[in-house]
Amino acid sequence: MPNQVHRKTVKKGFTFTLIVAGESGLGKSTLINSLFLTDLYKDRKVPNAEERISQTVTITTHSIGIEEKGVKLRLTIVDTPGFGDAVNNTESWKEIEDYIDRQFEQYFRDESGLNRKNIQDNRVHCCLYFISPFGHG
Ligand SMILES: Nc1nc2c(ncn2[C@@H]2O[C@H](COP(=O)(O)OP(=O)(O)OP(=O)(O)O)[C@@H](O)[C@H]2O)c(=O)[nH]1
Ligand SMILES: [Mg+2]
Repeated sequence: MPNQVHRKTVKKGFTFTLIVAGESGLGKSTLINSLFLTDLYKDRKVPNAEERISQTVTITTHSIGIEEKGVKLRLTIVDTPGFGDAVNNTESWKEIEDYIDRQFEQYFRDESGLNRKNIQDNRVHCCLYFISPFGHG
């Protein structure tokens, strides 16, 4: 049985979803870009102020398929707008919370549906929370 499950999962591939959150300007988008989405040091050039990653204003998702030694992984990265730039910042986290809840609801709906063969699993597995080094506690 374990072998069967193993074989089936390897064949189907894995999914992994990572979300980043935290105050604005801490380098969330930069980290994502350098970790996953760009070739680091490939004809490297130092960007000027305009070319730099601009502020993230909406939740954006990037999906990439990775295959290593026959094992497939669908990696999804969710970038979120940083906290602290709105006029009222008391509910900055709400949008992210809603996003995560929506993914669970979507999966639940798909799972209860008729065609359950090719469900896309976008549920968030992991959250990188950025903390400002010069914040207030
Ligand atoms: N010195 C230094 N600067 C960095 C580093 N990471 C990012 N930056 C700079 O910090 C600024 C903000 O980076 P972003 O990646 O846009 O920050 P963010 O957290 O995505 O910001 P929001 O989208 O507003 O939430 C940019 O000008 C980056 O070039 C780092 O490790 N060191
Ligand atoms: Mg950003």
